[in-house]
Amino acid sequence: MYTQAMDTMAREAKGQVQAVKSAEEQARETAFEARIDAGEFIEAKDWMPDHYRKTLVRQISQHAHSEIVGMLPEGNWVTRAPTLKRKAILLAKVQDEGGHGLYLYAAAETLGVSRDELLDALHSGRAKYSSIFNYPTLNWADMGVIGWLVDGAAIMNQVPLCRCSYGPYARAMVRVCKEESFHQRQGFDALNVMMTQGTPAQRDMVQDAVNRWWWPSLMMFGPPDAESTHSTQSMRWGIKRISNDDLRQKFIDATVEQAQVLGVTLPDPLLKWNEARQSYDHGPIDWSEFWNVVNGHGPCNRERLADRVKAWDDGAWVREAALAHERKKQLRAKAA
Ligand code: FAQ
Repeated sequence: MYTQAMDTMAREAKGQVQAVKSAEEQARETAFEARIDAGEFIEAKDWMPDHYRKTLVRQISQHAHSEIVGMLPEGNWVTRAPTLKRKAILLAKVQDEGGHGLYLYAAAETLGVSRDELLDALHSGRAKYSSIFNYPTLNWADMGVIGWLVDGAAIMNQVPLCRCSYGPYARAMVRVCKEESFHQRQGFDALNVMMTQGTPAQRDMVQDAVNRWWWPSLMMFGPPDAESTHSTQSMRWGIKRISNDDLRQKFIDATVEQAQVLGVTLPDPLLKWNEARQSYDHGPIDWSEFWNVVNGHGPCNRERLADRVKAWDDGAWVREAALAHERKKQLRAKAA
């Protein structure tokens, strides 16, 4: 009996069973569902079910963490960019990713959670961020491939989020997608230059980078639909509009032709056009690798987290100075 009660509480917390609701709560929830069905945006001050709020905080904060951890693999190459032009582009891109993190933390804060709480979850290793950023960036072509494939996958996933039912997240995504589109193009352009004007060694570098990033890019879309814990409910609520597998397929279909234009080979011998499906078939994805990385055992998980924590600690004086400045301004305003 006791065990059963505990079990129910745990499942309630996960939103798998519904607690007994009052008539008033039921009416509010029915009205909320009707707004979702009508395609209305839900705004910060509107009533929303607790599980909807939690789902958004989880997804938006993981997304924000991904943006700021995602600055690290590319940040490594700012000092080693081959020309001033490439360095300026890379700097701008890395700064954009930091900005995306800020819009997303701000969107999460509208749901009643503090930025400090979210960052604490990241820095203590409790929060997830995208698996892709736990792979190393070994050569300059990795910068191009991150733009082309990683930003390409991010756009594919994020364009539908511009229609997410939660207004502040959807609006943040509109701007993020515009910037990601520039990121994708600069990556493709950098690779195109290496492939068309580069030496054989530079072309080999591009192919090597494509070989290493292709499969992890496909994993960015999350586990297969059948194993996706949150998809059914998130799609019901209009948080996610297209499933993990469908987005992955759209990305593959768009990317194969771009690879042909670049003159690189995608490292999947089973990649083949399927006339009946009007899509590319592809080889099996190694989901054990995905879960290994998600659970903290990828090639760079420790390094990324340590770098993030160091950046946070090193920046303490900036936060303190900003707060001291604000306090001074308020005192001056009071005195005037
Ligand atoms: N990595 O039930 P689902 C970027 C977790 S931004 C790690 O399918 P959901 C920009 C998932 O959290 C890239 N964990 O989950 C850039 C859940 O765990 P939980 C980030 C993953 O939420 C470019 C569990 O597996 N983009 O790249 C991953 O419905 C270049 C079960 O999964 C976003 O965050 C993964 N790949 O669908 C920056 C977009 N996939 O929470 C710098 C917004 C799944 O129960 C340089 N997010 N998990 O402990 C989304 O669209 C969704 O959250 C998905 C996952 C599709 C990622």
